[in-house]
Amino acid sequence: MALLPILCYPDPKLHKVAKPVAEVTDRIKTLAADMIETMYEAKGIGLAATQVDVHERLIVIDVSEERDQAIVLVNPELVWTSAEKRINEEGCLSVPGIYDGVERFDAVHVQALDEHGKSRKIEADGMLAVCIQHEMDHLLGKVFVEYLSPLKRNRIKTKMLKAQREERA
Ligand code: K1U
Ligand code: ZN
Repeated sequence: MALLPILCYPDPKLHKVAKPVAEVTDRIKTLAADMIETMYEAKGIGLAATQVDVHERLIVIDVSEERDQAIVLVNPELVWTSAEKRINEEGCLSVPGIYDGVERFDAVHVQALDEHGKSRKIEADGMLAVCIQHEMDHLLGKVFVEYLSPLKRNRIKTKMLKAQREERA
């Protein structure tokens, strides 16, 4: 297994729209395993392939306390969303150190393939529902800061670019 580099906002590659996975091959299984390892190492609860510069519809999530219940979702599609929405505090491994409130559906049902290519449906609420929506946005090239005001977003962009310049120096 391997740790993968995570793209940092405002990298334009984070805005690419991912293509469907044609078939769950060994390459996809290895990518999913590497993404899970990368997510655990970065202390995240989710990761989208877009964030590791692979523009295919694949996400991994683990919201368990024990960090031993990783879920792999290939070609995820929302098939139901609740009428209710709420604002949740979100963070993003591609925007380190930034947390803010984003409105999401309270509950969602997702149809996807697992890491074996088997069809599965997940009925999610709470943190799992929030994380699924956040990761599926990544596959559409959307980063959570795009829900914030232009003023906040520009401040975040400036802060990230400064941090990246200082890291390189
Ligand atoms: O997509 C990512 O960058 C991963 C992201 C997932 C996520 C966290 C919080 C709400 C929605 C989606 C993270 O794991 S950020 C780091 C983190 O562990 C965390 C941050 C805030 C709340 C809970 C967890
Ligand atoms: Zn994110």
